Order: sequence, then C-alpha cells, then structure tokens
Amino acid sequence: MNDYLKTSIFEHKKVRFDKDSIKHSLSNSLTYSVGKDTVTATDRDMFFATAYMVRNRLIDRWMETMRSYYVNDVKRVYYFSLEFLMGRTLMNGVHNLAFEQQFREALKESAINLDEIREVEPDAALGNGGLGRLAACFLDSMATLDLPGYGYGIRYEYGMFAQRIEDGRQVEHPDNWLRYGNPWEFPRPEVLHQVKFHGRVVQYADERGMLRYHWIDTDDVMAMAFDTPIPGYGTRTANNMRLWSAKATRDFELRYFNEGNYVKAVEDKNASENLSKVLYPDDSTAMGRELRLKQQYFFVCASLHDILRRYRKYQNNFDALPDKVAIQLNDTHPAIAIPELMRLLVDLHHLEWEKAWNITTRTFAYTNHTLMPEALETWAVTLFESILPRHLQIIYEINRRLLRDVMHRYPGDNGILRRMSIIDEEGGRRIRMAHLAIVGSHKVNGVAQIHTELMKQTIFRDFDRFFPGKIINITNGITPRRWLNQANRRLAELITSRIGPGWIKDLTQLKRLVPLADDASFREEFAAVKRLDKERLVAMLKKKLGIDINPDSLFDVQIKRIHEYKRQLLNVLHVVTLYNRIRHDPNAGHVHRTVIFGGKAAPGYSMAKLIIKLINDIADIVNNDPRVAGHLKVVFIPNYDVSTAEEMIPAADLSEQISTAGTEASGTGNMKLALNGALTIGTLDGANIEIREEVGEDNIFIFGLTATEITEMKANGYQPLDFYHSNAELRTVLDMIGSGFFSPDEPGRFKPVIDTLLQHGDKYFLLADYASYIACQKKVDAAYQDQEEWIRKAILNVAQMGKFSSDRTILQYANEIWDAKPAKPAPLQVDE
Ligand code: GPQ
Repeated sequence: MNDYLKTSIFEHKKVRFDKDSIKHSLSNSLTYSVGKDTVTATDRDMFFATAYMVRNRLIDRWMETMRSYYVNDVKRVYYFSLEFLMGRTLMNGVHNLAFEQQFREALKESAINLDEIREVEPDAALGNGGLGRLAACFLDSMATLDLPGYGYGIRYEYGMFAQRIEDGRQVEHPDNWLRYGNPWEFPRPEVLHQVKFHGRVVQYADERGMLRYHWIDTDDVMAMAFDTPIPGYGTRTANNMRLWSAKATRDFELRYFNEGNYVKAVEDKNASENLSKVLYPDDSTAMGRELRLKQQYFFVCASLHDILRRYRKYQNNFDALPDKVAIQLNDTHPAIAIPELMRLLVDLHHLEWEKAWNITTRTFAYTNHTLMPEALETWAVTLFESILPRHLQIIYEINRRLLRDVMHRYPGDNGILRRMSIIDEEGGRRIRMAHLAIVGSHKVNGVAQIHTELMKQTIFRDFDRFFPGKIINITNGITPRRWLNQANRRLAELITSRIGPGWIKDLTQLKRLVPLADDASFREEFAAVKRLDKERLVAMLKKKLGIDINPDSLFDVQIKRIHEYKRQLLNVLHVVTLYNRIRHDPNAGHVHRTVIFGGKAAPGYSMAKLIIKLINDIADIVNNDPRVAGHLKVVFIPNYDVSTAEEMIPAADLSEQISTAGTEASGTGNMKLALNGALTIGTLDGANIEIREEVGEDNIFIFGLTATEITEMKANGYQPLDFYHSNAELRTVLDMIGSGFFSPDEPGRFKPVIDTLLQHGDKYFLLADYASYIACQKKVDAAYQDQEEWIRKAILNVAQMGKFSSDRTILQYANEIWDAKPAKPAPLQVDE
C-alpha cells in the first residue's frame, strides 16, 4: 500500500442512510450544490438536489471498490461498447442501495414530489436498442456479482434521437440530454489521452537492424474521461463506467498564434470535438461513414492507453496482460482494438510479433449479435488507409499469417482462402471486421443457442472448422433489478411477499412461484397487480396522447426497433384481418384487443418509416370506425425508450416476438415481457426457443416456419404470390393496404410496402407465415377468454424465467471466457 492510502482523506465520515440524514443531505444539496432555496427551487432543482443526495451515497462504495481492485491487483474485465443504453439512474440508485423506504419518507417530509421530479431526469440514451441495453444490463450484473468490470465507451453529446409523430410520420429531434448537466458523471480533466488520425507511416531499421514503424504527421484529438459509478444490488461493490469525450489538442491554441487566424483555429477545434458529438442512430445496419470509424478508433485508443497505464502500475512487461486484463468486444464496433494493441506492443514496446499476437488473442473476446449481412461491418480499404494507415499494415500482416496457416491446412483450396480472408477482394476491397475479430480473439460467442448454431453453420462455418471450440454460446439475459424490481414495484412486492427477496439476486428462486399458479388467492392478487399496471398505462396514454383505452382489453404489445425482419408488418396484417372480421361479423364474440406498437426507425430507413406511417394511418381509420369500437384499438406510442419500456412492459398481456426464424439473434424484450407476466406469441427464433423450453409449450404461443424450413423454402424458390392467390382473406388485406383504403388522401402511399411482399420476393416470409400467425392469434383470443387459465399461464411464465437473468449470463462470461473472479471490497482498514 502506498503512503497516501493511509492519509486522513480516507477517514471521512461515511454517509448515512437514515431518514434524518437523507433530509439533511437533501437540504444541503439544494443549498450548496444547486444554489437555490425552497422558495425559488423548480422541479428540476429538486431533481438535482435529490440526485446529488443519492450520488453521495454511492461514492464511498465506489471509491472502496476501486481501491480494493487496485490494492488486490485483481484481474479486470473491460466491456468495450459503442453503446450503453442506461435509461434513468435516480431510482436505480435508490433500489440498488436498498433505501427506498427512508428515501420516500425523507422526500415526503421535505415536500418533494417524487413522481414529478423523477420525470425531470432525461434517459441516458447512448444506444440504439438491444445491443446497447444489453451492455447496460451487463454492467448492473457485473457490479451485483462483485466482478471487477468496467464499461468503456463514448460520452455522446447527443444520444438516440427523440421521435415525434407528426401527421403519422416519424420526425427526429436531437436528444440534447446534457443540456442541464448530468449529475451522475464525474469529469476527469486530468485523464486525457492523445488519439492520432491520418498521417503516414515511416519505416526504418533500428540499431539492431530491426524494422521499426513510426506513425507521423498525424491529426490529433484528445480523449477526456467522464466516470459514472455503477452500483451493484445488495453489495458494497460500485464499478466504473468510463466514457470518453473529444477535446481539441493544445495545438489548436498554438496554431492561431502562429497563423494569426483565430477564427479558423476555433472552427477547426470544433471540428475535432465533433468526434463524440452524436450517436449513429442505425440499429443492425453498418454505416461506412468516416466519422463513425473515427469514433470507433477514438474510444478504443483512449481505453487501451488507460488499461495499459493501469496494468503497468504493477507489471514491467506484458507477459501477464491476459492474466490481468480481459477485453470483451461488444460486436465488431470496437474490433480496431485488436490491431491497436498489436501496434502498441510491437511498434511502441518492441515485442516480437508472435509474442504480441499471443498476448493479444488471449486478451480479447468477441460477441456477435447478428447474422444479417447488412449489419456485418466492413470498411473500404481506401477509407481505412487514409484514417489509420499503420493499422491497415498491421491488419495485412495478421491476414498474411492467417492465410498462410489456412493454406497449410487446406492446400490448394483457393475458395477457403477467399472466404476466410480479412480482406474481401470482390468489388472494391473491404476489411471484414468480423473476420478480424474472430482471429484476434480466443473466444467468440453468439447470444442464443439457435443464433450460435447458425453462426457455426453459415457465416462463420470455415472459422468454426479452423478454430474448433472457439465459437461458443452464451444466451443473453436481462437485469431483474431494473426490469422487475424497479419497473414493476407491485409485482415485485407481491413476489417478495410470497417467496422473500432472494429472487432479486438469484432469479431462479422464482421457481418457487410454480405451485402458486394453482392457488386461487395468489392468482387473484396477481391479476389485480396486472390490472393496476394496465390502468397506469391507460392513464399515461390518456395524459400523453389523449386517447381512451379499455383496461379490460387484451394489451397486445410489440415494442422494439422498427425493422423489416422484426415484422411489425405481419402484426399489421393481423390487425387488418381482425378489422375485417369484426366488421363482417360484429357479434361473433370477439376479444377486445388494444394493439400497441412502439419503436424508432433509423432516419435513413425509408421502408421502416413508411411502416410507422401505415400503423398510424390504420389507427386513424380503425379507432374512428364505430363498427369496431369496443373490439379493436390501435396505438402507436411515440418515442419508445428505456423509460417508456419500464411503463409499458408491466402492462402487457401479449408479447409479440414474430421475427422470421433465423433473423433475430436473441431478443431481450421477449425476456422482459415474459418476466412481467406477458404471454409470448412468437416464432422459433432467437431466445424464444429457450423461453419455450423453460415455460413449457402450453404457456407460449408458437407459430410459423422454422429456420430450417425457411432455408429450404429459399432454396426451392419461394413464391409469395402463391400465398396471395390461395388465401382470400390475405388477398383482401393486402389489396386494402395497397390500394389506399387506409390512405384515401394518397391511395398509392403504401404500394411500396405491398410491393416488397408481392413484387420483390417477400424477403422475410410474411406471406408464408401469415396463415399460421392468424390461426395462432385465434388461439390467443380463446385463451384470453378463460382469464383464470390465462393468469395461471402468466404466473408460470414469471416463475420460469430464472434462466434469463443477466447474472447467469455474466457468470458464464466470467467462467467460460474471462476467467474473472468476484472481488468483494473490504472497507479499508486504516491502522494509524
Ligand atoms: N442487435 Cl448487430 C442490436 O440491437 N443492434 C445491432 O446493431 C445488432 C444486434 C441486437 C439483436 O438484434 C438482438 O437480437 C439481440 O438480443 C441484441 O442485439 C443483444 O444481443
């Protein structure tokens, strides 16, 4: 222990959690941190005062944790991700620190209205969807499990755009989430790393005749750290998330002295600080933009500097790097870390290539999140070369050695060389980031069983043969803290009243609810909770959208990014089918449904945006047609984000998980909804398959073609028109949409939508799955009419979701990839 650790600054009085201390702290924060009194304080001031009070209660644990990791020189895990979709932090802090009761009492006695102030907090929306939210759930689980896990990413000034619906269409608005300041982050102006771009590489021989490489004449940007504490639940561990913000180098200030062009210099400064300005709003599609590549390298470079600096406090060579550092690459977005670490080891620290490569591959692991070709990142060699010339050389050398080894194993097989090469030579030459990530990692994982199997059989088949055992499965999970304990207080309390609070840290304990599915009084209480959660959503929709919804109707919910492969359009076909059936036979005893959609479309994805317009146009017609009133309502909830999800998920009866089999890597919304007692209607895709395994086939509604059947159908020449011609009901639905029934002001508006199905091959097999989906929905209706039985199934869903805790997922990463061990912080003993 070094001397300053013994000094008195660590002996301060620890903050306390009793009601009076909280009240005292609230009033202190308002006065001394916000600078307001109760006469002038706004809701926002009160939010900040409350946030500072909660934040203060995180800090002792955070510092203890960081110190104990340092003192015990533990192996650290670094989660590299371009996205962290955190949502709000206030109640997460309160619940993970387990002081909700005192907190609520103290606020009440301080006349602070919790419901008002919590709404003031903007979501930290530094992510698009599933991939970014997974990273957030993982941080929660690592802290809860006492694992030394750090998040590394970018502090975007603008997160995911806010979606407004104007005239039924999505309009994007900038998400200026930092406008009023972020009470959860700590700027670290002293933690500053230089990041280079462009320039050129010079080669020379050193005194021993070894070839050395210098990357010179670069344009530089500084990366400045911002730290956010990540508290675990029911533990003293609080980990760190470090996000980088771009700062111009001092060169800019010098330049204007030299050139006398002050304004130009400041303009340039702005340009370099643009690096961390905005999150790219594309989900599951790769955008080959220069700024995006720069963002990737920017955060990877700063993070690796940081990690090596920390490592070298204890080590004077790099031999032990893989024993002290595990880096998980969240998709290929941070895969440039592989050549960057090679560059640091070889060019700067003069390790031999083989040794550096051994260290590098034992340090990195890569998670793949999709099989879909449009999402697999590739970079044009020309673009890459201009931005990262030395990294291109290193990638060529990695590839040369890979292809040499492949050639050795499969002599004469040129096909396999072409397929496995990191460089795609067809068309313009491009770098395949997935291939780079696979060869540079010791483990590669898929995120659900079917996804991993398909990965091994299709896109990475050659790699699986060449590196047997490298590709493994680790099924995704979600944190039960945010997605049940916080989002659904009523259900959480009901569960705890019956089985105690152990489930919050060990979700498999929910199994103990299984027998209660047969207990009529428990079913009644469970139904009452669901009903109240539905009423809460009804009130929210009334307030925000001015619409009236019947809480007795079946809440049929599809919430996720708008994507053709996720098939919101198939849901729409069902809605129109119901609309027609109800109009033609109004007295047939239809179940009253409210079909609720939520989700954003990438701003450049015109088909997804047209589908949003279609949903809203249909809602307009259906909701204003007296013939179906009381039977069917359609709602599009604008600006679906983490906070909206927390309001919607507890209220859902039916969870739509209807992607084309083989396209959704895992899905995690499926887990959140089932954990909150929604029954799933879904295809045999992603984690739906494992959900069925857990809850049993009687408690889930499965329909549609399997991934194998889809593949066969593709091979045999799928003819969507055959389905159109042979199914009159389907034909009517498509004709209505295509000919302007829902868009009388512009009859051709949705022709492009119908054309994708009938003229352009129906890539996602909607027509092939239509009949089976409609029949399955009919079973849903029948099941919903027996409320006793429905509730029984809902309880059995909740009870059997234990597997899908991200704690289980993270333990698998820790054991099967990272070799990381829990490290509980012990309060520091100061002995003099
Ligand atoms: N996913 Cl490649 C994203 O959210 N964004 C992406 O860019 C890619 C994947 C999702 C994927 O679609 C879901 O099936 C997964 O559940 C999720 O990642 C987390 O693994």
